[in-house]
Amino acid sequence: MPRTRDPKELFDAAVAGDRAAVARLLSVVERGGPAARDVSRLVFPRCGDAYTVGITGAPGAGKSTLTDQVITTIRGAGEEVGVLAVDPSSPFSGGAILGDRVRMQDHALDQGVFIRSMATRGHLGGLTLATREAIRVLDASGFRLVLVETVGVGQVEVEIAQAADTTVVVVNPGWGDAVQANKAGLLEIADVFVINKADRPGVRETERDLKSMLSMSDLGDWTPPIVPAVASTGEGVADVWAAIGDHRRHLEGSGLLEGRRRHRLEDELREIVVRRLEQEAYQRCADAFERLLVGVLERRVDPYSAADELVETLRGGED
Ligand SMILES: Nc1nc2c(ncn2[C@@H]2O[C@H](COP(=O)(O)OP(=O)(O)O)[C@@H](O)[C@H]2O)c(=O)[nH]1
Ligand SMILES: [Mg+2]
Repeated sequence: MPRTRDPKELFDAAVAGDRAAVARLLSVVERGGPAARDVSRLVFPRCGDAYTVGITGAPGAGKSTLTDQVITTIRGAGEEVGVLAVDPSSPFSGGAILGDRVRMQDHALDQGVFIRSMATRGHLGGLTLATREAIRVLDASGFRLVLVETVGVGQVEVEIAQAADTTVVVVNPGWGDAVQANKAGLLEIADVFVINKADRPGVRETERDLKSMLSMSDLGDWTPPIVPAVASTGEGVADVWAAIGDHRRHLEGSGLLEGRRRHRLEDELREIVVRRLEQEAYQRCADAFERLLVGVLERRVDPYSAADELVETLRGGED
């Protein structure tokens, strides 16, 4: 394992198959800053080959258990896989992530599997960008398949799920689960539905709910299959993997995959630019902002007039 923190040395080692170097590169990406930029520059030209699968759904739906089973399926087919477990809701690497580690530890000694947890750590909305970058690190390190598990409860989580080529939404049997998934914005992004915990009653009702909600949305030429599974025993997991494969072939065969990826890069570039301009703008007018904020708080100036003045200040180039 290289003791270096130099991005280029780490990158060379990662590409040569050194998993410890991959882990370090991911730490650099997570920390952000100039070193992370160096990693981006190195990694970007070397990636584009990995197929990414997002696995999302409510906490406790069985995403980690399913991910673990999917890893087993992939390994059974002799392929290598990189896995990111992203938890935007936990500010520290806390319980949920520890749970993932424990659950997936069967694969800990397998060189063909690389598992990494990522938490917010003050990233704010930047976790989406960090996740995309982390996917590229795994891609450039030679993983042809990357799984991303994320809790599907908010806007950021939905964005992260959209960083994948195929998005799997995990729901459970029982009244209301499909409706919750719909409210969370997961129905629109699902390419495959898994009704996990199919050993419990209510599978048919959930399937019916999903179908009726799907019938009201604009599907295009792909109807997301609904696959029952029992992740805890492995039942149905082969069907889940087959459904992911079907979707992949659909995207590849129709040219939609390329379109999706272009769209994603466009979004990413836009997000980076907006973020940077925003930061720069606040820095440049920090004093004026504070001054005008006081005016707004004391109700001497309305927010729009204050914003006009701030933007004028910025255009003038001085604070
Ligand atoms: N009965 C049943 N329990 C399951 C199934 N899959 C997962 N579980 C359990 O559900 C709980 C949450 O699973 P986990 O994979 O951590 O969910 P996550 O929060 O979505 O990652 C754990 O106790 C699992 O053992 C299943 O198919 N059937
Ligand atoms: Mg989990």
